[in-house]
Amino acid sequence: MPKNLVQKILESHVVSGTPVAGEPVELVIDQTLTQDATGTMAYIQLEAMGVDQVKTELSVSYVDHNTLQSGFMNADDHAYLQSVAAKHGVLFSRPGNGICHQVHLERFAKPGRTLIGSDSHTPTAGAMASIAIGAGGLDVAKAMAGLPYRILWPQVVNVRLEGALPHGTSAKDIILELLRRLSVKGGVGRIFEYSGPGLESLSVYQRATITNMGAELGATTSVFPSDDITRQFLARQQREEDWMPLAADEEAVYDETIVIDLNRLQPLAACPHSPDNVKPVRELAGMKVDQVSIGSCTNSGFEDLMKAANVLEGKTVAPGVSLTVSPGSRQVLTKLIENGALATFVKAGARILECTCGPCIGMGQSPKTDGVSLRTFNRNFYGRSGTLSAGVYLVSPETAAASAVAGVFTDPAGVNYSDSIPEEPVYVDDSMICQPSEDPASVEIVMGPNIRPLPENDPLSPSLEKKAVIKLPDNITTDHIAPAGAEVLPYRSNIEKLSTFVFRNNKEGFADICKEQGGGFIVAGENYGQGSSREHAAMAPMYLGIKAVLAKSFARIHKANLINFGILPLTFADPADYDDIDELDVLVIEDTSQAAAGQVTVKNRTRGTEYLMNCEITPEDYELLRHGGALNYIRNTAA
Ligand code: MIC
Ligand code: SF4
Repeated sequence: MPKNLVQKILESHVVSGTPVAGEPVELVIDQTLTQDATGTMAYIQLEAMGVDQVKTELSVSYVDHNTLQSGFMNADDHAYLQSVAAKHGVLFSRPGNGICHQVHLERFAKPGRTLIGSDSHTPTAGAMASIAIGAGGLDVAKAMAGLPYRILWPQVVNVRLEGALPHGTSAKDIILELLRRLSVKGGVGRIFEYSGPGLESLSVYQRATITNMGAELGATTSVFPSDDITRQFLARQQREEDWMPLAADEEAVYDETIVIDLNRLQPLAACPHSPDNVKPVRELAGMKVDQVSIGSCTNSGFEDLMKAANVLEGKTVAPGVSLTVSPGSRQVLTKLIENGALATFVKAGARILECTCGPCIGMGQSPKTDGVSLRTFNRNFYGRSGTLSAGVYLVSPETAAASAVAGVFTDPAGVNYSDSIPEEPVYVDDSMICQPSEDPASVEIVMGPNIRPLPENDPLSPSLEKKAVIKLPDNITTDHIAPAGAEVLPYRSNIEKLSTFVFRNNKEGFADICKEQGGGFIVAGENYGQGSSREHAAMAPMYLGIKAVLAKSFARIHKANLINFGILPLTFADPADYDDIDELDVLVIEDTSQAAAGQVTVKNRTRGTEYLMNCEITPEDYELLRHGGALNYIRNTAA
């Protein structure tokens, strides 16, 4: 029977379960990655599991998110991460070496392998024909401990790319077009597999822009075949031996096929405050721009920056615009230094930032009040930039650079610049990647005072009576739940402190309300918890006593995180019941063990009504919930 690419890779990694869409399967995980904003918690959990040396083929710990170091907190995390990596057999990519997804793509991703990472943009490595999935830190820790990773067998969508990209457009416009068509929840439960003649004009970096931002569709992951373009990329990385050809069989069957005619694509922008709020750039042309930021794991490869340099060549950034450039890796930065493109940026007036996430996660460069910021990033969620009143637009490097010069939103299709870029040089230098210690027993774990013990949770009580402490609309992101930004990120290893920021942009004093009410339930609309993989968005509410989330639907990673931290994920059997609940209504679950059978009755004592809630979990999930979360479960069952 002919197989698609996803079937080929997944089937060679399945350890249990039936490969039928929607059914749980367990996968062997070959590689893991973590980054510093989620890594500390992941490794604390790994240590709590009593794991001595990681069991994966390769595990890498990156430092790329929290590098501002205003205060000792981030540096404490870095020191902990470096020591724990050395002790437990993990490679450590030092701060300055680059953004995890970019470095992983360049140095480690391999065709046909599985990778999970404690960051939602882990699917970037799908550009290298890996099945690469974002997960909570605890699930990554479990994979490092050699345990399989559970997903629901996905539907596979074939995205067939016809034609070739016209002047002014790039890979960013392909993924924005998909977001326009499918929305931020259009990918839930699905893997997107790319095919067609359009692949020939897409380099690995461009493919990576697409797989990276597939996360914004809510997809499990996205994947490209491994072809000659992949081989050439690996040859430039001096690891051609990692290449193998990998593609779908002819006649392979898909659950759905979507065709995109690249010839007809035009430059697009995702408008505030959602990556699927997509409009053609020409409709926005002329709007005054205050800030332009080029970088992030979506668009900071060699080609992205060379295209932007082509547009900026010999020009100066408009007087009202601040332009920042953050290369994705030290490797890319070095190439730009050597071929002179960095000078082009500096001469144009760009402000050069570190090879890190930087403004993408609100670590500096917040726009001015009511500012218009064009970013080549992947997320423009409300508040993420650090300025609540700012409007963030997600665009390609070409649109970004053209608009920076003009000072207004500019369609690059109408701008004269060269589409050709110099051949990418070969430059490999892994000296900023530390190997694990050869004498692990001698390595002392360094734990600064900001790294606090993991918060504990009680086992699930047989019945629950709590107030609806907050009622939220559709598409609440983890940036709403556990906000991003320079003020909050230093406390990723200190949940007590972090919990004081929960929902701060939705409801002032949320943490105090939870304290006064003795915890509570969260009520939400569709796609609750979209965006980041940060398990802090489950851990901090758990710390505040949240026992259940009643939503119309959940984003995949967040639902797994809720279960891992012992919070019941319940969905309305009748979505109209959502309208019946008001904040501070008293909600009662008389028998929480109903969750095991898939449906729970919730009584609204304030209104005298009741709702049937679905609890779509596996028996294994129920065990985690019953123990009050995965760590309790691991501790209790190990004992
Ligand atoms: C993001 O882009 O939102 C982040 C910051 O990279 C997160 C991880 C985190 O919150 O630490 C993600 O994508 O998972
Ligand atoms: Fe970093 Fe932004 Fe990529 Fe997240 S999306 S990993 S914050 S660059």
